[in-house]
Amino acid sequence: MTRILVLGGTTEASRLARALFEARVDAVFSYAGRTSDPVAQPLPTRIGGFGGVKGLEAYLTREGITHVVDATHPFASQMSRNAVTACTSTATPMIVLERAAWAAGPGDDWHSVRDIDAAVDALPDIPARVFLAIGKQTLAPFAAKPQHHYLMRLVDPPSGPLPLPRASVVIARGPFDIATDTALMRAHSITHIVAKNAGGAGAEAKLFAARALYLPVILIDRPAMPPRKVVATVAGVMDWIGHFATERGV
Ligand code: 3Y8
Ligand code: NAP
Repeated sequence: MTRILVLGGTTEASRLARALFEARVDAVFSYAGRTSDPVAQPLPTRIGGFGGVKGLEAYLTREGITHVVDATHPFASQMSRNAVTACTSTATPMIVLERAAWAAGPGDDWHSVRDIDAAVDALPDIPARVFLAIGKQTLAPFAAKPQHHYLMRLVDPPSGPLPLPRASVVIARGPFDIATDTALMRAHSITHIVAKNAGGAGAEAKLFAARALYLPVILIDRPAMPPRKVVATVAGVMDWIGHFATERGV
């Protein structure tokens, strides 16, 4: 019998969960437990890490998972690497549901950088006002440039002090829209935006706002990943599952 594990946490994962539920496919949805109140899913949902590769291998076996869909985020590289390793060692078919990277359009002033440290280096030395639209987990490196005022957007209120002396915090869960992001950047007199090349529609509003305001964007490239089967649409995943179901006659 087909039983799907969806490694979730993105807009695409939520769309896939809806499609699997409506197709009455036996599936379980998985969150890391990063946020206090994640969006409810129509599928049975587990929350929390598996306990590394070994924990994921044990989960796949114990739960009788027949297919894994990695619908996490392009920057959730540890989870994605663990999924490749565990699915290979347990011979569990796996597919990645991932949106295409953003590409600059006319009027964009983007500066692509390799990683977070390169993003810090790309900021000017003279004091600026920087919109750090990268969440909470990778803020610490920006303490190397305390002269800037940082605007941070977090999903949940910070539990402790933030690593940056001059900081404003906005608590918001996307998806975001252009008008809100443009107003936010104007209200905080933002001069630079730092973002991850996440792709997708849920986080791109800030890029259009930056274009409208003629602001530079420091865009962090996605981490390199091992070779995997990747599709960009829910339909692509459903076809892949259907293919296996037909093959197995289940
Ligand atoms: C816990 C689940 C859905 C999914 C919605 C998408 C869109 C809104 C935009 C900005 C950028 C950022 C951040 C962001 C977006 C969607 C999507 C997306 C970016 C939730 C969610 C979980 C997380 C984890 C969270 C990270 C953080 C990253 C904020 C839910 C809301 C910056 C990524 O506080 C923390 O520890 C937050 C951690 C990983 C990156 C970081 O390093 O801090 N996402 N985001 C998932 C889990 O527990 O497994 O709470 O409902 C999901 C979404 N966030 O179903 O509608 O699909 O991308 N998420 C980035 O793109 O750079 C915000 O502010 O402009
Ligand atoms: P990560 O650094 O790649 O993963 C770190 C550890 O978190 C993993 O090894 C695993 O723990 C656990 N984990 C991650 N995703 C999980 C999931 N869906 N289900 C169960 N455990 C999970 O992950 P991350 O970048 O912190 O992302 C965490 C979650 O936020 C993911 O669901 C991702 O889709 C979502 N998200 C991330 C970003 C981002 O910018 N990184 C953006 C939007 C959404 P164990 O080793 O114990 O199994």
